[in-house]
Amino acid sequence: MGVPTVKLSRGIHVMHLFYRIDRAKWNALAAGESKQTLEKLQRLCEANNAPSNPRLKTYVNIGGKADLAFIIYAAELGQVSAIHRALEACFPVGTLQQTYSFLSVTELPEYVTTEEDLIRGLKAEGLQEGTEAYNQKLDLGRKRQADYEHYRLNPEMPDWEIMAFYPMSKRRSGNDNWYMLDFEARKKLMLGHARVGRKYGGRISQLITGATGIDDWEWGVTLMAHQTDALKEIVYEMRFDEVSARYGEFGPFYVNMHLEPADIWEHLAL
Ligand code: 76R
Repeated sequence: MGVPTVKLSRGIHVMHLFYRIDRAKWNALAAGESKQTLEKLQRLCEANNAPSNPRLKTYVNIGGKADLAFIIYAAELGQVSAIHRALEACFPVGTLQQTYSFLSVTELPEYVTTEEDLIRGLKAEGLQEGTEAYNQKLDLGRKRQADYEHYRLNPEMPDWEIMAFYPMSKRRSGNDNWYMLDFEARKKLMLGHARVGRKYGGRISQLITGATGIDDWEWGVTLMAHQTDALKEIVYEMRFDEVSARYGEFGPFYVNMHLEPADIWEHLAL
């Protein structure tokens, strides 16, 4: 029968994985096993190194919630699963213990810019329908939106020094129930959120993946950064934004450094 092909109607699967290394088992490995593990992992990363997917990226966790962290990007569910299992199979039996995992999918924001939004924007700029300037700007706007949607669904995340991950949900309690707000209210709030986010262009590159009905939280937040303070500043500033202040609920935070496998071996003295 084999593994069924399970594609999304649009977008790709993303899996975050965190593992601790059992040092007692690792130290008892036969000579050469560590090197063989590294070589297997390198080959797996090389085989899954497309700009968007399939892609396997390697990290070390800082702080001790895990030793190793990985992100798998793959179009198909069976492919995510195959890379996940192949990754674990690189390591000698018993040396890896999973400490956390999160499965999610890329998505278009519900509050995406529509053709009407574009047109309203052009009119607000004083452009007249049918003029050359209007048509040029409309085409540019459409192209920008198409590019934006393409990369939201097929992200090409940069290999910056830091990868931070945390899961989050929108609150559903008493008067603070995100899901009881009407669409326009949510769209307005999310525009405020995006305005804060955009201030961090160049310092933070974000990937928001949806997990409602798939994992224990509603979204995975992946933030690439060059500096730790950029993470602290963006998350702090967003806490004052109504979307996070009233409606944000957060899971555990994982701060990780991007390292290629050979550098991981050296850094962790494997
Ligand atoms: O996709 C976009 O860039 C458009 C605007 C946008 C949306 C729709 C956007 C911008 N976000 C969107 C959706 Mn976001 N984001 C978070 C967090 O710590 C916290 O308080 C929250 C965690 C951060 C740090 C962050 C950063 N965002 C979402 C959603 C889905 C909500 C829904 O659909 O209801 C969540 C859960 C979420 C959470 N956001 C940005 C950023 C940044 C940096 C931006 C600007 C990106 C850019 O313009 O390049």
